[in-house]
Amino acid sequence: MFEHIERVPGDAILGLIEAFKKDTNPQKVDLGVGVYRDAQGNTPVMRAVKEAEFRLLENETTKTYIGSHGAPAYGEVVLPIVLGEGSPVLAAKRASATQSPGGTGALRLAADFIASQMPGKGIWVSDPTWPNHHGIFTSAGIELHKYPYVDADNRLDFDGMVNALKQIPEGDVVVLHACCHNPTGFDLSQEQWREVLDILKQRKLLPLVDFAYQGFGEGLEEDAFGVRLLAENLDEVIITSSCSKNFGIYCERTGCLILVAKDEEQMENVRSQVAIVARENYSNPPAHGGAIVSTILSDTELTAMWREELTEMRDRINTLRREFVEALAPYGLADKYACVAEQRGMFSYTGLTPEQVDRLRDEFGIYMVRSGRANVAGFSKENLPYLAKAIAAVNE
Ligand code: PLP
Ligand code: TYF
Repeated sequence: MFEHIERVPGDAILGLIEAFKKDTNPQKVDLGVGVYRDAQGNTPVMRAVKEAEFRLLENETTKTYIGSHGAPAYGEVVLPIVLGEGSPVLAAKRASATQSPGGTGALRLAADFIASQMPGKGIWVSDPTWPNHHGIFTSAGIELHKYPYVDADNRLDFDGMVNALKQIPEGDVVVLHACCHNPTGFDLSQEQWREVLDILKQRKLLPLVDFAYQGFGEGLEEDAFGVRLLAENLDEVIITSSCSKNFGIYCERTGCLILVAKDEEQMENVRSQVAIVARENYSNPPAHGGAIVSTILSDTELTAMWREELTEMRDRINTLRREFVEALAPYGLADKYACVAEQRGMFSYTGLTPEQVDRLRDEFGIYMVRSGRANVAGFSKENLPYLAKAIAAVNE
């Protein structure tokens, strides 16, 4: 029965983990998969998360199902983080949160919801985007299209993006990265978000905002600018939020699908449909990650501890961005790679070509995605001189 099934290559990004492990070069550097690293190269459990887990272990009384929408306490604390304290959208009760297995689970819920409730509508993703967007939407049966995002000189192609958005058929879905665009690191300015809002309104397009890195760009509030602008000015918005990065709970699979509707009545209607989609996928989401997040965010002391640590992570990344460019200055390459200091989030589209990436891996043990995407959190004070020397060598 299985004779006809062919073996296919694994995920290119996750494959880098194995390749890196096998490399015996003592100076090897991992700039591959998007996981935060501290100065020692570790991905530790955040202090507030550890404390929340101690409290949960002591106080937990049951492990019964938490329901298809997840724990109400999780939705209650996440909505104000995403949409803002005092959000008019929340005051109007037009937003619904459904806890999901990570941001990926939220994307899958969104995809199935779109496929079942808006049949025939296409979906538009940036070129490039996180590769899983392609698989998630097409496997749900949605026709996928691309809009330009980066130009040939490795700059944000906002004109190209806007011109493409203006051609999209009414009612189609547009995927936007809220902040920390994966893989490029190029984000929209507030002015550009306003322009996108106008087009979405005029063309009657439905935005799906993927919010996987809140707090990793400029700050928790700053990073939410685009999400909140759209939610407050459009009748309908889909948001997929992830706590994997900003709480460092990658393996706990914690995220949510937020649906913003025109009014409370319509919100309850779409919410009832999302419960069906969740049930048909996995029934109930895992509880632990959501419980960690609600324990932290409902406690002033733990919230302050979490915010402080998140700020440390963001500041470290943004400092390393500047130091990377400085390290390249002695080689006359500061201008060529200046974009790295301007981009935001975990990733940078460095402009390194696939051939240069291959040479960095083979000759220097430096691992990144072949598109030239580097995980900036993999930089460190210790490895920057080595990285700069290697990049200079592949630029000769
Ligand atoms: N969306 C983007 C753009 C991402 O980079 C990621 C990262 O993994 C996700 C969604 C999904 O995150 P999660 O690990 O929460 O599923
Ligand atoms: O882009 C990244 O590196 C992260 C992590 O199939 C990731 O978003 C990568 C690939 C994948 C799942 C997560």
